[in-house]
Amino acid sequence: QALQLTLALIKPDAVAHPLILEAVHQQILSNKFLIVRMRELLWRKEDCQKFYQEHEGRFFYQRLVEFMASGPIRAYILAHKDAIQLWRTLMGPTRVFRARHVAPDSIRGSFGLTDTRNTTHGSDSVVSASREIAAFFPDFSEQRWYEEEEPQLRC
Ligand code: DAT
Ligand code: MG
Repeated sequence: QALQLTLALIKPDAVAHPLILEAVHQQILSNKFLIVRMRELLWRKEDCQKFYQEHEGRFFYQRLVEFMASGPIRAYILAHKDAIQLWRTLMGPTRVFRARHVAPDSIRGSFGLTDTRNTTHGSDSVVSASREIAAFFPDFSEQRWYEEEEPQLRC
């Protein structure tokens, strides 16, 4: 079965706390994701605006964009046969109050601070994963990875 790719981000609230950063990284490892690429970066506000364009106009948009540009973030391309859904399940619900109640052991349920400062991001579909991977890893060719690397990685 082919591996699926997703973009995972650890947001500034979690990168700022070494123990939380490490705990999230451990979740990635213990759930047997392959880390295809990883980088840490400080994002410009304009990049955040573009990344979250679908939310433009929502009441939280400005807050979200400013938060995402407020400190270093860590970006991963993760591979797994069910990468998109598995990572979203591990993250838990978007809103922290809900996460704490319905998924207290999830990443957001454990470490989320507010609805904006909610620890992690994960792509929500194959189409958005491709777009988001390209935004963070412009030199990464998904097509080449599927041709040259993925066949050797699947088990
Ligand atoms: P997700 O990050 O779970 O995919 P989303 O795509 O709906 O959620 O929203 C993107 C981010 O925007 C989310 O991680 C935090 C922020 N956000 C969403 N809904 C919010 C709300 N009701 N209040 C504050 N921030 C919100
Ligand atoms: Mg989303």
